[in-house]
Amino acid sequence: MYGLVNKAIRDMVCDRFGEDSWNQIKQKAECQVDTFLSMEPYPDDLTHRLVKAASEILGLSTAEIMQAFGQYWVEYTAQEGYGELMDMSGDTLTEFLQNLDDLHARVGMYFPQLKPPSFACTDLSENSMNLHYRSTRKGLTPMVVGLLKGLGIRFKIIIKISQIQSRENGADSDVFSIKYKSN
Ligand code: 1DX
Repeated sequence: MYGLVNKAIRDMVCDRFGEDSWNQIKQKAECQVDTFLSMEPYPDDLTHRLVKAASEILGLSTAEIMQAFGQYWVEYTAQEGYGELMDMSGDTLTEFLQNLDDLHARVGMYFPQLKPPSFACTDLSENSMNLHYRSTRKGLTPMVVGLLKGLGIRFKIIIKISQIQSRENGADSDVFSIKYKSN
């Protein structure tokens, strides 16, 4: 994944737990990189090692860390140079999720090693929808829950998420049932 992801993990850990914790995590993950370059690709394995080490050092599950990270990512990217990209993608949750594949296509034009996930909205009604998430990667589903919570904060809505289909159980995509109302 692009270094922006690892850099965001670093910044989240440093913000919330301090730099000492981060240094322990880096060491445990056997991470040789000192400063991540946002626009350079790094092996996915490195990101997974960082999350696993963070879980051990901070005493949280990997799912908890990935969920917290997903939520952090929405605000982080909006502040770290991608605010316009985020603003362009919609003023409501539904609009934003329907435009996410286009957002990734745009990023992918500049960064061809991006492996974008795909999101599709179905069963749309006034206050609910089903969200289908597909990815070339495995194990990132807890992050998607956090991303949705981050979007809930961004769009000032109360959002309830439950997973109704899982790739782990042989389905071809993860599906979330989302219910929301204005705050
Ligand atoms: F609900 O499943 C809200 O490296 C959402 O594979 C979901 O393959 C917002 F310059 C610049 C760059 C860089 C900008 F190249 C990424 F470095 C992307 C900014 C998306 C904002 C996807 C990150 C692929 C890296 C799913 C989890 C991964 C998507 C991560 C969240 C808005 C982003 O993001 C999976 C990669 C950006 C950039 C956004 C993602 C890769 C998302 C969301 N993805 C890199």
